Amino acid sequence: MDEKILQLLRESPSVFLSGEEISRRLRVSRTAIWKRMKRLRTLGYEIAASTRSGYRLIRSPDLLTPSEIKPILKTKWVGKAIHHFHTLDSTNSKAYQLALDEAEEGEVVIAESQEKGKGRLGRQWFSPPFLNLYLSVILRPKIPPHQASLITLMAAVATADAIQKFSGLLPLIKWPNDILLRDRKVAGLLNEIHSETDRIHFVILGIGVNLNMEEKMFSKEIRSVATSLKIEMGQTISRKAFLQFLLQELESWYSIFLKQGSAIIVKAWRDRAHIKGRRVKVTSFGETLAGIAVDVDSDGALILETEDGKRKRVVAGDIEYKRKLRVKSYEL
Ligand code: BT5
Repeated sequence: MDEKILQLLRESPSVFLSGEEISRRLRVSRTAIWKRMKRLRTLGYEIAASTRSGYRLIRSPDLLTPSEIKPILKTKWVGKAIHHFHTLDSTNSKAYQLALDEAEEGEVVIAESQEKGKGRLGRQWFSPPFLNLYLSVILRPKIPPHQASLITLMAAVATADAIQKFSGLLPLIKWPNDILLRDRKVAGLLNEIHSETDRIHFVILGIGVNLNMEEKMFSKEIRSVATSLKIEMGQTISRKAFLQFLLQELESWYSIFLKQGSAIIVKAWRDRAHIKGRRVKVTSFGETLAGIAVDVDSDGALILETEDGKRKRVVAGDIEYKRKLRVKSYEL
C-alpha cells in the first residue's frame, strides 16, 4: 500500500493529489490514506498536505525500498524483484527461505537493519538502521559444489569494483571475503550454499557495506579495524546510488564468470588482492599457521608455504598480514 501511494504521488510531482482521488484509485478509505501518510512521514518522507488540495511528495528519504531503487536501477535481471524490510534477523536467512520457496535467480533481499547480521563462523555483523547496506542476492549457478568459493571470489571482485567506481578509492580484497580501504574493513561477504553432492540448488550472496557509519558508531573492538565510505570520502553517501553500482557490478561479473569460466575471476581477484608473496598468519579450523601466501587456486583456496617449506591448501579461515601494503593502482 505504501508503495502504491508513493507511486501515485511520484506520478504528479508538481501538483497536489486529492485524498479523494487517491482513495478512489487505490480503493481504500480516506482515513486509511491519512494514516498511511502519517506513517510515511515517520519513515522520513516529506509530504505536503492541504485540506483543500490533498497531498504532494516533496522529498523522499534515502530508503532502499523497491519504489526508490527501481527507477535508478540499470541492471537487466539482478534486483528485478526486491524484497525490502525495515528490520530482519539476517538478509541471508530471509533469502535462504525465499530460495527454498522457489524464488528466482537475481531476487534481492534488503534490510534497513539486521538484528542478528551474520558474519562467518558464527560471528556477527554490526548492522544499525538506515546507515549502510545489508543485502543478499539469490543465485542459481549451474556449477559443481566444489566451485562455490569462486562465487565468493566473484562477489568480492564485484564489490571492490563497485567501491572503486563509486568512490575513486582503491580497495583491496583480503582473503577470503573482506574488502579493505586503508587496511580497514569497509565490506564483508558471507555466502551460503544449498546443494547436493553434485549440484548446487542455490547460493545466497550476502554483502554488508559500511556506507554512512561514523567512527564513533563502531564498537571499541572494531573501531580500529573498520571503516565506511563516509569516513574515507568525507561526505554522506547516497545508499541508493551505491546500491545501483553494486548490483550492476554483480550482474556483469557473474555473467563474465558464467560465460568465460573461473580463470578470469581468479585473475581479477588476484589483481585486487595483492596477496602473492606476503607473509601471513592463517587461522583455520582452530589451527594457526604462519608462512608466505603463494597464491589462490582455481577453487579459491589459499596456497600457503609454511616455514618448513611445505605447501598447504587452506579452504577456509582467516588471515592476518604481517606487514601493511600500500598499492597505488591496479587495472579494472
Ligand atoms: C564477514 O564475516 O565479513 C561477513 C559479513 C557479511 C554481512 C552481510 S550483511 C548482509 C548479509 N546478511 C547477513 O546476515 N550477513 C550478510 P567475518 O569475516 O566473520 O567478519 C565478522 C567480523 O567483522 C566480526 O567478528 C567483527 O570483528 C567485524 N565486524 C562486525 N561488524 C562489522 C562492520 N559493520 N564493519 C566492519 N567490521 C565488522
